[in-house]
Amino acid sequence: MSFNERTYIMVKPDGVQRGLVGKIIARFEERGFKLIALKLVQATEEHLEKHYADLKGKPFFPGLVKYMASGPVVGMVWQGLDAVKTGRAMLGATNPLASVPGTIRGDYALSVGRNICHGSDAVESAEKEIALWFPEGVAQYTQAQESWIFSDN
Ligand code: IDP
Ligand code: MG
Repeated sequence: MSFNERTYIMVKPDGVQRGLVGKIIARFEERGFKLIALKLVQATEEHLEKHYADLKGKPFFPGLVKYMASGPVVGMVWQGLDAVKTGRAMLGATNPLASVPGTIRGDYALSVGRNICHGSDAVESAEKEIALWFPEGVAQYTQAQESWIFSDN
């Protein structure tokens, strides 16, 4: 956990199609995280196989890659205190039926195969995913509101 922790959050093709991009961005902004990278991209199956390399042996893997390549996604990097774990908590459980109301999946999704968003599951995977989706790098800037979100004590 660190003040400058970064996580990779992605609105999946169903989230983009359903017009949920703004709502998902707003949740991270309102929580106090800082947006340091953002893009809409139509990913190739090859790129998505790299992103989901850990799941290669799973029976749902081919369907997952097709789903993720079925339309553009919005990839972003959010930075702030405990961003990885907090991002996962904001997303909800992998299966939306198990996601509590108030989470993104718990408010907007019903099925595990259409769960509208991705979030890194560990600091190490976040750094790998950021490098994969943003090889050009991310922004670095100071936000005027930082002292109103964090305290020294
Ligand atoms: P996560 O997205 O919550 O980290 P992972 O286990 O990493 O969950 O799985 C990646 C994605 O694969 C899930 O978000 C979901 O879209 C899909 N997925 C996971 N399990 C299943 C399944 O049992 N059936 C269909 N799709 C699945
Ligand atoms: Mg995962």
